[in-house]
Amino acid sequence: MRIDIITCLPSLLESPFSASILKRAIDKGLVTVEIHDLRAYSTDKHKSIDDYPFGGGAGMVMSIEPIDGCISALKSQRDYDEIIYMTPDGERFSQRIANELSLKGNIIILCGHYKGIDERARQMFVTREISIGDYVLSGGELAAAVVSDAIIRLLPGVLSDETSALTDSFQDNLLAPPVYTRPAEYKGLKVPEVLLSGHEQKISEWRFEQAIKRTKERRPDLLAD
Ligand code: 6GU
Repeated sequence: MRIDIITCLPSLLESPFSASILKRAIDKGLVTVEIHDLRAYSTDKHKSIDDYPFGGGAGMVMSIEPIDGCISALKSQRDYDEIIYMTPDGERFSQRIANELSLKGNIIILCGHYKGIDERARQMFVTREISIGDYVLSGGELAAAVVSDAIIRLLPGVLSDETSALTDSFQDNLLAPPVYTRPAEYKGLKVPEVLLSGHEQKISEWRFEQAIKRTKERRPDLLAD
């Protein structure tokens, strides 16, 4: 899989891909992630990428020319399955969407800033708009990192069998059950007996029951789905 991320703040996207699981996935060649600095595609001598909104009002709007320049350059090199614009008015991101996107070949993620991008750039290029929740971030970069992380960890070979994404919260509309590690007793708090029993079937039943209990208590909306 290949993810091209277009941003006017490339430094914000360095660290998420430089550590742990995402770094390993990139090093193993399971995914290619390229960060593109929108400013490099600015068409004026001041390297500007935004301008005042027509009709007035606060904030700046990201101009269509650099966005066109960058996306057109990428599209001339390969076909893209999806061009995603990160925006608080997009579709709310979920595990279902992460699963779906993990099956794509090449995707572009465009990060918005200021008051957003010129509406015509959305019309011309964007195939999908995603928000990561009902709150406003100062830009789409952190949201793009969230979406990329959720996608990349699902790619075959990224997680080992033990950490398989199949046992994640949400994968079956259930929250994950509680987990414990050594010591078996800490300051009087004991690990549930069944987990020490070695009885695989009982352990798996217990985990399922706990997942249901936890989901009922914390996220009954998931069970309703
Ligand atoms: Cl994708 N962008 C911004 N700026 N804020 C957000 C968001 C995205 N998702 C939730 N809030």
